[in-house]
Amino acid sequence: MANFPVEPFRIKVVEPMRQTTRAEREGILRQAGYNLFAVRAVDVYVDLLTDSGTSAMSDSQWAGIMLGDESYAGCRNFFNLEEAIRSITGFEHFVPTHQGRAAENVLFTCTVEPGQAVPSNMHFDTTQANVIARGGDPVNLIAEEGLDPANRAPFKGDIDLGKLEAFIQQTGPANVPLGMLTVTNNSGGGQPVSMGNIRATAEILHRYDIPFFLDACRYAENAYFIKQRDPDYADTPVLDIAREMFSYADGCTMSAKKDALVNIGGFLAMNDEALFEQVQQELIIREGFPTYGGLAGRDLEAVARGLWEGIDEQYLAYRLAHTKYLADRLEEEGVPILVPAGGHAVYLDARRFLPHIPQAELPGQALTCALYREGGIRGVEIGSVMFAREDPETGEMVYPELELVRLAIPRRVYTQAHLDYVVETCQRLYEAREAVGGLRYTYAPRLLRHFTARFEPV
Ligand code: P70
Repeated sequence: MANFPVEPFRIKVVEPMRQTTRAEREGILRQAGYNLFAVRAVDVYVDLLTDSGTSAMSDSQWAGIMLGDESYAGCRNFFNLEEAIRSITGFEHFVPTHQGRAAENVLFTCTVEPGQAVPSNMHFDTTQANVIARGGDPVNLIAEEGLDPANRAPFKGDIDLGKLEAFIQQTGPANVPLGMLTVTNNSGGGQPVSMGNIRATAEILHRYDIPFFLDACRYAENAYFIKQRDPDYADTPVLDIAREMFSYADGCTMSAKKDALVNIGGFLAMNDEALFEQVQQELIIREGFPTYGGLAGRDLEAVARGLWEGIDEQYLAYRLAHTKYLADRLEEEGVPILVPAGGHAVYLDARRFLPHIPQAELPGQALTCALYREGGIRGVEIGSVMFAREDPETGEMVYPELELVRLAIPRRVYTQAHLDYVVETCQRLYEAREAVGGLRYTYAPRLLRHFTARFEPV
């Protein structure tokens, strides 16, 4: 074994990319209202905006695309996908959806009444918004160490079990239509949830007759972390670890754009027959007939094949080592990051990177812009722009504890040299950090603010 991550694949197709000048990027930022979502992808050099839908598909997936059966009902690719989902998750029923948030929409429409609460370790942006959109309250109950970017605990995605039980008793089980865990915890640094925590969460929820769903986008990375960090699972095949994770849950939402290595797709799986009937009805209104759910037959085939590739041990060993390589090099250079490295991303700690910018002046967003200006790198703010919420009673802004800039690594796309370029750019920016100033809103929508908000320098 080499002492750096070696790719378990080689490159068959390439996509040219081009560097811009700093002066060009300054103008591009101004035009984009200092929101990187409004920048054209051709003007980005290394694009770490998201690991979602940005994977390079394999030759087998592309071959599968040619075997797409575009029949409206009962296409053969649906059954290939069914076999993969049943085999990996063990859930009885599923519907395909065009991506993860569609699965969330269908699930919460069928389960959440206004005024009810959905507890989780941490909801990600679309999950939070979809609960709110049904009049519900998304509640984050992450364990304490998950909020400390410098704490090196192995399972910083764990929910606080004491808080979960107290929350259910306080709220009343009848007001909690379901509980969730996000694996890995994207809003909190891509940190894994331990098997013990998943099991105990299920026990608590089930004691109160509350269904338990996994937000399973990055279930395979979570499973590999369990293998690496829990000695009880060191010799367990990662597929069996994943199966055990799912065995405690009653269902899952899945954005296949992450660990299923596709550019579009998702699904909603569950055991409950009555819920499944409701879900199918809702799916037909929103997404499409239950054997295609908003996707083409070819997309279903790519998901079916991608699910198997995403749970492959060699691939996962490389994947997590690749991300860790970026984190280790940044740490060596003294750049403040959240530790340990996440599965899909490295998170810059904007509070420590830009301590001179108060949270009300959006240090995470300021850092995201500065990184683009410095080297054409696009990350995403995961901090106040994404998660600050107005307190419904006082009307005051409540800021999140973590103020992060996520550098998400697309799967099978960038090389070690690209990561070295990112390290050098971050290092240069860190040295010049005092020149970076804060931002304020010129436009901010109510839900999912980060995607379309606009800013100006303070
Ligand atoms: C990301 C994307 C999507 C996501 C997720 C979890 C834990 C559900 C979903 C929804 C979203 C994003 C954020 C910033 C920039 C670009 C994209 N996460 N649950 O990158 O899935 O997108 O398929 O509807 O992470 O983390 P979907």
